[in-house]
Amino acid sequence: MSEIIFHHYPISPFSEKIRLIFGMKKINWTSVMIPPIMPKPDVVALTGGYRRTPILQIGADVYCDTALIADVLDKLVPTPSLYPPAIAGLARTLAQWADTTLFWTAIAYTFQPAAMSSILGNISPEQMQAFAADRAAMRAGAPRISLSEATVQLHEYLRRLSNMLGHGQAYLLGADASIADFSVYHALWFIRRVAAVNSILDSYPAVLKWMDQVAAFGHHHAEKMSSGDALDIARNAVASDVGTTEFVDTHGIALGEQVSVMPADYAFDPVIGELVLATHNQIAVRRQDERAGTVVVHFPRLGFQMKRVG
Ligand SMILES: N[C@@H](CCC(=O)N[C@@H](CS)C(=O)NCC(=O)O)C(=O)O
Repeated sequence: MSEIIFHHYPISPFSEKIRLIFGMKKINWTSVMIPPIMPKPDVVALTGGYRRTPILQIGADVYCDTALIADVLDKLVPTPSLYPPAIAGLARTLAQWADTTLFWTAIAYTFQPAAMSSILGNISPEQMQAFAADRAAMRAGAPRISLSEATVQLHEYLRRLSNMLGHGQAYLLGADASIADFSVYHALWFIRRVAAVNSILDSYPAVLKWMDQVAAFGHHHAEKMSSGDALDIARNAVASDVGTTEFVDTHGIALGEQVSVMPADYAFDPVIGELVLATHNQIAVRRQDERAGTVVVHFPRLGFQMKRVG
């Protein structure tokens, strides 16, 4: 199997989702640390603009967004599956809710004044300001839930999750873990690691017990690599042959045209390149970079928007 290079940072919840999937599937991986705020020159050299965390790199292929990264890992190592056939649709739909609604509720709840100093570790007021300015720019004015709304919503979500776990099953959707467990888990993990706010979870013992079980997957085995070495690997590799798969034309844009792809919700940094893959659930562009060479950057369809350039 080609080397699986994961670009992330420790306190990133979406990264924790994937680290635990490495644990569940017992995948050996290579860990590249990236900065939590812009500038991120080595990330952008690989992606062409996309700045969100995490990204997965296999040779000269770069995969954005954890929904797609999870699919890629499941194809590489199909057992145990993240999408057990009987619950696959439900698991994906619950995961999508957790990665959006539950995640932003958890973020709004956790970033309260009492918690600020312990969320990001021991950082200076200047670093705190830089973090706040970075995230404000990334969110580009997207509405924020107030702390009181976030608190009441979180309690309701935790009640619902407790209810799902109240029938003695090990995981949210039954006896087997699925993508839903990892997506719900990472949002709650972000709350649990902050002592000033995590007592909200104490009223939900079934959720805490389930969280311990998901945490027990661990992260399996990781070797460290510098971002410079990861760029060298991209430059010296040939991207996978994506030209022979199905072509699903949803935009009237042909393969080979120049397109721009960016998230639909926040961090609106376009990635421009030649459209080389368009299936029902994935698109990819090929682009050239001075340091990364020729790379193919992959995105899921859901949560992204594509436009023709020029
Ligand atoms: N839908 C994306 C969301 C990724 C995301 O929002 N990640 C956060 C960190 S957990 C982020 O990018 N924050 C800004 C940054 O790291 O630059 C995914 O599933 O990968």
